[in-house]
Amino acid sequence: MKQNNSSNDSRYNVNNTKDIAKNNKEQKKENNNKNNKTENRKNKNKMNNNKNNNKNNNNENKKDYNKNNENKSKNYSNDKKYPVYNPVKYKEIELSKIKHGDFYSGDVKILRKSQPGPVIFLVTDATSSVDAVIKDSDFETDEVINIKGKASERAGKLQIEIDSIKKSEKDFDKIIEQRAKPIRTDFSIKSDRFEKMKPHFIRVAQKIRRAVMQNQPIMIRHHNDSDGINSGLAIEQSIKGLMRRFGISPNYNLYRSPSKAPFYETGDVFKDITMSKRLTEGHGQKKPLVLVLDNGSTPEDVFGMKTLYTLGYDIIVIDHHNPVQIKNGKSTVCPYLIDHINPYLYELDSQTSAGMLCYEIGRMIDEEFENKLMPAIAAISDRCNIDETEEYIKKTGKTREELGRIGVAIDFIAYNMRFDPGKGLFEEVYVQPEFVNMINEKVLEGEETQLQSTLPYLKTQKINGITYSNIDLEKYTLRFTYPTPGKVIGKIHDRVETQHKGPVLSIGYLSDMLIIRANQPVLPVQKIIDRLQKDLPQANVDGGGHEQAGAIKFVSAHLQAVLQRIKVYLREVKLEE
Ligand SMILES: [Mn+2]
Repeated sequence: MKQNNSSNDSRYNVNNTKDIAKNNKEQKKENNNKNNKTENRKNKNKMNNNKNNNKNNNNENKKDYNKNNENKSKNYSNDKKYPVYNPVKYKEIELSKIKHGDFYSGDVKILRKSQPGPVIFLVTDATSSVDAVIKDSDFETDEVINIKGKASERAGKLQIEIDSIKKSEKDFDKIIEQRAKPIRTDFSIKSDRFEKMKPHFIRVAQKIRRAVMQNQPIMIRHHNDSDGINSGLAIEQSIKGLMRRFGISPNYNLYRSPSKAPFYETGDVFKDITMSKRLTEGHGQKKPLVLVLDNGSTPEDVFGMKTLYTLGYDIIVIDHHNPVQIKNGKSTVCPYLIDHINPYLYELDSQTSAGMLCYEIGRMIDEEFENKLMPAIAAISDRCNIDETEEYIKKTGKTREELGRIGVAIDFIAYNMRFDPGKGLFEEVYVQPEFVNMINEKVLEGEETQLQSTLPYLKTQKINGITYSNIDLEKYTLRFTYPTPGKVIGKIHDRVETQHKGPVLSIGYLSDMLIIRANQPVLPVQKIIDRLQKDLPQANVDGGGHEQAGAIKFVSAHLQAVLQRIKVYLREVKLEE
């Protein structure tokens, strides 16, 4: 290789000397003072003339350079000085199989171009990606080129030193599209629900794989509860696996962060935009693909999604929350997304939790990804009472109780980490039972304290055959203490449920919001919101949730009116016998 280059350089020099000699001759004719010139002066003139000559023939030279490079191996064998030297044999190899010392030849797409200094292209042939280095080149990102060069290892990383480069006519998008198709397309469990959504799962996995293969950074946003974190980790780990195998560094291309609000809050969206600018600008990076998990389906998400869409971001939502408004199979956020998986769009419900959906999509993103605990923990944490939950639990070899405790630990960590993604910390709970036990003891203590201070003040009554309870959580719970008000009302609800037969609905309220838990969908949260919006427009009611759990926000002055109305709605419920 080195010799090859120097031979090329010397050929260059030969040409240059010829040019110089020719220029000198012309100069002689015009200039009779040559005798007075010093050797230095002569050299200077030579250089100047040569420079002009180069300038005039700039384009020609560029072509020559490529030509020279291409014919390098041929030149070699024809070189009289080295008659026994074998010509370099470039091989067409997949980049995923290339190794140190290989002479590579093939069509590749430029994923990234870095300068100054020598040009470093990140190139892909859709099987893997690798750095390809050349002194200088006019080719830019996204162009498809044919390169020849030697692969060598530098600091544990393979790179190709480009000997020749030219434009390629290959339709590369088609090749990447094909390669992006998931290799593993079966589900980890049998499920009619999943089968119904299967083509959609494959399509979303393909889009995420394509983003990885095109070196598009990926930003993951997820709800910060156990289901949301299991969703985030499943997608993050599967993408990491694919990136590693594809020669792309997750450190600069993959980000994950939790959303405190149960929707994609405007503040989170703005933060993601500034972060994406910081990460990509000046680094020749593409705009990130945004993945919103266990969040993102409701009208409350529209403003955030519209903002990202307006600024040219691609967004995919994987969620199981009720989108509330669905028209012709499309939700209110759909116009701003490149894809949206939600069981409600298939006339299913929230029982297939986001953690289950993301785990199955993760298996399709990376055919080697596996963590049997994730979907089981997510399903238990989100109280999904479907066959799929049992299937997932069976696969783990652990009991429902053990898995539930891991879910509690995840919730506790998420609460304490707030806006931090908890990198590396969540991973511990899947493998460290002692750590899980410690956290569960701590949580249990907190729960007992909270129940002790709330239960005596719980008001329970029977309305229309429904056991209805409410409690002022602001007055009777400790603030900034785990468990949160939402969890406290969950625990209270569980307690009431064990003591009463039939439908149970429990409400815990703060000054400007209330949290609902129910054991049967007698009065779905969304129905309450719809009616309150009509009956009390001045209260500016908003919120969301599933049939049996949710939160409702309102202007605090109307708290009593809101509670009164809910009692009225309960009286009007027609219970099925
Ligand atoms: Mn969830």
